[in-house]
Amino acid sequence: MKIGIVCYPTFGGSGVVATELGMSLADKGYEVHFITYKQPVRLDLLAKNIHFHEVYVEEYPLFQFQPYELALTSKLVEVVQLHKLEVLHVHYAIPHAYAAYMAKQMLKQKGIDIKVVTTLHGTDITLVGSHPTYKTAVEFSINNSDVVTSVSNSLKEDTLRLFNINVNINVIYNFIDSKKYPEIHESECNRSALATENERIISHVSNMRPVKRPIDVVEIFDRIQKEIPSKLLLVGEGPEIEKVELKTKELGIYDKVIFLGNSNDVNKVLCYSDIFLLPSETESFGLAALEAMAAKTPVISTNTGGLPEVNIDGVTGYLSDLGNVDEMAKNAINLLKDETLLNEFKKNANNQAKAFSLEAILPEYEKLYRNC
Ligand code: GMT
Repeated sequence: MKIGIVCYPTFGGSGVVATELGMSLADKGYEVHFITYKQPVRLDLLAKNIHFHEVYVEEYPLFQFQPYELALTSKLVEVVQLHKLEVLHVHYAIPHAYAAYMAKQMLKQKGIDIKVVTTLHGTDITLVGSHPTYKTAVEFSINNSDVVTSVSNSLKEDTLRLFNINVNINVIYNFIDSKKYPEIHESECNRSALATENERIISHVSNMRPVKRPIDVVEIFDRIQKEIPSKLLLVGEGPEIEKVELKTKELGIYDKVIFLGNSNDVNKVLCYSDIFLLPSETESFGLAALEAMAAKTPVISTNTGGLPEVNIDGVTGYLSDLGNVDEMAKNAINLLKDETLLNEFKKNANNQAKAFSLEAILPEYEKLYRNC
């Protein structure tokens, strides 16, 4: 089968899921075409059955905003025709589902019936998509997709609550290629490069947007380091990063925080970690939490969105109300002080991650492609 994948090529979770999905499908013999404005960060272009088509946006002085949807739509029509694609799988509704709908209509006039699968990832529904500026077009493009999936039950409920939806939404969770993690954990993990023997390592990975509450991460870490010698590893770049740096200076803990920037080796970073922090305002699933758990790292998170579907309170980590940094710090400290409990949580986290394995989730997408 020939599948086109449209996604954001950046470090966000939706792009990561789309890229890992495409590469796994290619590995199984599907012909996979990525169509986006830049090569996705985790994409291995040299892998068999993988193709990449760049969307160029022509600049013109009249435009205050470049019409990306238009350029994407034209490219989709071109690639579907040229490579005889059968399915377009678009990740993140805005503007991808809308562009795919337009391409579908244009192709219909040429006698081509392309199926559109839309995967809802999170803020395309919760923070951005339901905003009055976008809502009408987002609702329309969801309702006019051939198949719709969401990455958690929570996101499905949010979608049904925020929009007038008249199609079925299939829940297909984020997944993890667990093969990548144990290997790193046992052989390549050189934690002494970052912390001394007696120090604990706390980590956080995100695109440092306000929704991820990275300032809460610093607040929680500050409370932890007052009781337990520790270092904070921050992976990712984004709009809040300067405020984060400033906060660590204000609190006098700048020397205990390691800023790693964007990384393609999140699994290598996570193998150092004793605890992962994810105090997000909203999180439709929390791929970062799943990646941490696959690397045997318990997660201290909020209880928002789909996080309770991934992180099990008192088993794989702890869940707290949004903004309750005192409780999150207390839970982390208790866990770090009790080696037996910490080891038990690490094992539980790793076991829970196995439920979201590539082997379990990939067939769910394949089934949808076959039946659409
Ligand atoms: O919705 C976003 O913030 C963007 C998206 C991304 O591209 O980073 O993240 C979402 O999709 C991930 C993959 O499905 C989920 O694991 C994240 O929980 C989700 N982020 C939010 O809901 C904030």
